[in-house]
Amino acid sequence: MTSAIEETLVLVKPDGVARNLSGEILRRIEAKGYSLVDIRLVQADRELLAKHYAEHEGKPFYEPLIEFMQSGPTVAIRVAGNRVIEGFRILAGTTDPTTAAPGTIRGDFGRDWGLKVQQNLVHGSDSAESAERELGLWFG
Ligand code: RTP
Ligand code: MG
Repeated sequence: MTSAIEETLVLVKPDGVARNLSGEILRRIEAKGYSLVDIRLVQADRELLAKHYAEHEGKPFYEPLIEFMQSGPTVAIRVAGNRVIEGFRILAGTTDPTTAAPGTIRGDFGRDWGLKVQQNLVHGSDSAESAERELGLWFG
């Protein structure tokens, strides 16, 4: 596979910020060799989250997800690196933290608290198109 320098949007969700895991998550991103391009602490509002999670509108977890994401500040990070879009999602682990592989962020730190929404610590854009759209939303 040829190399491709990409940018992705990483979010440390409110559960990760509240549990003081932002530094650990940044450490893992940097240890992998990715670069931090921009970073901000954001109290997300419904308008931003509705755009960010538009693909999930109408799903059973949509409303609880939008509520959860407003429960505290989120760290938004513009991350650059070789094939970082796919690579960060591997660092993050699968969506459900109860079965995410050890060694991944969600596998090592994620918890299933029995809520409707998986409080899974991080978000990473899932494609080049998503990354461009989401970086525009969170960084303007
Ligand atoms: P993300 O977008 O946050 O990086 O996570 P993902 O691609 O792994 O998961 P996605 O399917 O896009 O879902 C977005 C977020 O919604 C919550 N979720 N809960 N059935 C459930 O309980 C459920 N499904 C999704 C999670 O917070 C997930 O990260
Ligand atoms: Mg997703």
